[in-house]
Amino acid sequence: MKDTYKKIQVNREKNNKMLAVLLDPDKCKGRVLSGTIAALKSDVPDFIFVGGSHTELSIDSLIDLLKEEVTTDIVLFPGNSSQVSTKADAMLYLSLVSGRNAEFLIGQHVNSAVAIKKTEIEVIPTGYILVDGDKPSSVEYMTNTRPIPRDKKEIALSTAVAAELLGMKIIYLEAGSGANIPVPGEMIEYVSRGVDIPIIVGGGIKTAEQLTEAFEAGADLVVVGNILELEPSRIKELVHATKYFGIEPYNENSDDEDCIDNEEEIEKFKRYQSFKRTL
Ligand code: 1GP
Repeated sequence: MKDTYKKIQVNREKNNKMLAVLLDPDKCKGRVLSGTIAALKSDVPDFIFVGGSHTELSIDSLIDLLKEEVTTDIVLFPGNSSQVSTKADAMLYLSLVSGRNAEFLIGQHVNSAVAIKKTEIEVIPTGYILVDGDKPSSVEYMTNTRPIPRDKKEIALSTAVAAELLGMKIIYLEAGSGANIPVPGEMIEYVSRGVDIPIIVGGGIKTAEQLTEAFEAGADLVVVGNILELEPSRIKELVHATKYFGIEPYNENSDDEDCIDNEEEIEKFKRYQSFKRTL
């Protein structure tokens, strides 16, 4: 067992930011899939999430294929109970707490709970919060729920705290796959200051700058999907922006590592310098 949640907690404690690549079985196939796998082998993210709001192709086959090629933790990100697969290492057990549709708060869970409990898959209860990404999202359509308006950070916080008090282990702030704009940094910051559990942020993140902004605002883990389906080679800059988050600005005008007082950070800085030379 990989103990995926523990890995998230340990990284969060050390302020090591994390990246997950989302693969949707319906979109990630054929040439896109082979290009993505090649990219994931040379620049390895912390997690691979598998799932989508609406999938027709088999999740199991995609996971089988991934397991032959990579050792990264594979985490289910199911759009509904039909997407449960016991082949994954862990599963985000999502409850759409921003919505008021009982089916996605508890109904889908009831459908699959007994079957899931019989397996060894690690289940991570997750408060899933949909935020307006300036475009109708598949999540919004498929779940028949409305996203939280972008300027309502107080509602996002109250929703996240309610999820935490209900015992959920992670908050996922979601702007929707392919969102025009990601979850606002101000909202991420407000929520992350008000809860004591890890924060995942995803939807519409396409560049290293947007990823860094989400981390600076308080995201522990960022999820990217769409952009890598279009340009798998972008994984390199996103993996490196995650791995070396916080290192570059600190040493912007200096090659001197004396200003860093911890060995782990010095090693990280040296790796970062050698990565920069490869660009
Ligand atoms: C969607 O948060 C994920 O559930 C990723 O979104 O596909 O826009 O990167 P993108």
